[in-house]
Amino acid sequence: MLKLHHHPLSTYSRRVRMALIEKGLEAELIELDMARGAHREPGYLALNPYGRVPTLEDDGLVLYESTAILEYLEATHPSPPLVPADARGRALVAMHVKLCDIQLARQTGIIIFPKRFLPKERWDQAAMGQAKKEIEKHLGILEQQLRGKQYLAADRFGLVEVCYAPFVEFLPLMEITPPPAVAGWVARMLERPSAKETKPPM
Ligand SMILES: N[C@@H](CCC(=O)N[C@@H](CS)C(=O)NCC(=O)O)C(=O)O
Repeated sequence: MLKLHHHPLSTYSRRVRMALIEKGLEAELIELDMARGAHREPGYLALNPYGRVPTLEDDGLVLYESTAILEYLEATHPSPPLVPADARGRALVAMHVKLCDIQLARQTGIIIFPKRFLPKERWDQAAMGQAKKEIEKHLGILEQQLRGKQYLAADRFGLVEVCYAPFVEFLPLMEITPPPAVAGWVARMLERPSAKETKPPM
């Protein structure tokens, strides 16, 4: 059986948990006590030397990096599909997934980690302000691409939304009001049962 090492507050782990639900896959969920530093203990580092979650185990294969895990699940369990069948559609998914990581996920981490886990006097306000600007710029670009569409790739829910959902969940905490087409898209992806079931305690 698949084994997923995760944490319920982890955005990147949530991507994988959503994909498992979307695909109807069973997995043993192993929650790491990260507050206690379980992700830095030798046993876990032997599995994932970066000491991060998620990590997936499948019959001797050990995979980390959420997007690599998602690609593996898609390749091994293609039905129901989370990516289109054609090369162009797949290339667009790859592009949007990468852009989610470099234009939104990284910046969201810069803002929400301190907001969720650190006292205000330890916040790096300058870095947080810069990250917020970068996110707003990215959402402005997505707004253009989403006009007249329900979803970013192939106009149906898929891997792109699985990657975005855990991060756009925090737009209110980041005090970012998305433009209208993005707001509709965000609402649609967060309504998904897989998103509701994995929603972290706020
Ligand atoms: N690029 C990685 C990022 C994973 C990541 O940063 N996970 C966070 C939790 S959301 C983590 O494990 N942080 C612990 C640490 O960096 O010490 C992925 O896509 O899986």
